[in-house]
Amino acid sequence: MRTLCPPCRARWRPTVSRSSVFTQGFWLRDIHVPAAIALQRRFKPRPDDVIVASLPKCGTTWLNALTFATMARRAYPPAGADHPLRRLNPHQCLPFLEGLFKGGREAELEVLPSPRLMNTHMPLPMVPSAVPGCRVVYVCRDPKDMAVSAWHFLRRLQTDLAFSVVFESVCDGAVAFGPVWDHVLGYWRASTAMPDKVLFLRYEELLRDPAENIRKLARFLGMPFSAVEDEGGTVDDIVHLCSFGHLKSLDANKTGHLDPLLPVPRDALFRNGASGDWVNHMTAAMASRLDKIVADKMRGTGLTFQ
Ligand code: PAP
Repeated sequence: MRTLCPPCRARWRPTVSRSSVFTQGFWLRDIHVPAAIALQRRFKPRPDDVIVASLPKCGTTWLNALTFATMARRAYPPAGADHPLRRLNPHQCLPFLEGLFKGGREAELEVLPSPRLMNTHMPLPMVPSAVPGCRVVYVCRDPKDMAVSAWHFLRRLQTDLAFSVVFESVCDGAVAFGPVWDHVLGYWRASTAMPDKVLFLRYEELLRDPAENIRKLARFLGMPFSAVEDEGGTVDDIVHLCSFGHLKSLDANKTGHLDPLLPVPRDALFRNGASGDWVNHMTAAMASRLDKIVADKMRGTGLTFQ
């Protein structure tokens, strides 16, 4: 018997991670349930806070780097040799909300100067004060590529994990912080209702035109690039600083582990960095099955993945 968390009446059933629980409509690792409760009760955003939000394996590391580089560009010019992103993993450049709130370390947020930049994988209902309390930048990704990326990542922890297990979990909605469609739709709807509060980005669009998306991000953050910055090539410098090839080549991302609780080498965050890798892992029937599940869930919302 597992002991379930009374305040949220979480229930447990087998999924990719045996330590996951289904609570308030979402799958969370059990260690994140206290964080979800604490975030709902106690997270008090400041109006100029910025939160990077995403499902795992949908571009979090990249968007963390892009948002940090864009917001901090006056203190840390992106071409500078001493830029923090040249010596730290992008996840080390901003606090992870559930990491702080699950460990009772939320006071660490209070001492950060404004504007604060934070990161979360939580679905929007678990961080209800974020919108409209502050600004959120969200990134989504084709769920087929997310599934492939998640499988490669999880295999670093469990080498015999079959792709079919991860695939079925995605189709069932039983992935960490999922179902995918409910996570994405929560932020999508908020972005359409309050576009000045939630910026909705796509991994595939970031790949297609990173510079244009960085400009969009900067405008959303209220710090558009000036003519002087344009002439100086600041946007291109951010594109390069945060590019897959550059980040992957850095010692900070080749050595060390993500977290003492997650003994995965940091290089697991920089595998392929492309879209469409699902063709190498799924049959056409699997792809169309997942596409159909997602399309059915998205119907009438104005959001599509195809
Ligand atoms: P996380 O949720 O554990 O932080 P996240 O960063 O969201 O992971 O996802 C990792 C994916 O983003 C990897 O995709 P892949 O497995 O398909 O390769 C990783 O390669 C990709 N990624 C990381 N950094 C970048 C980047 N700078 N540009 C493009 N893709 C990137």
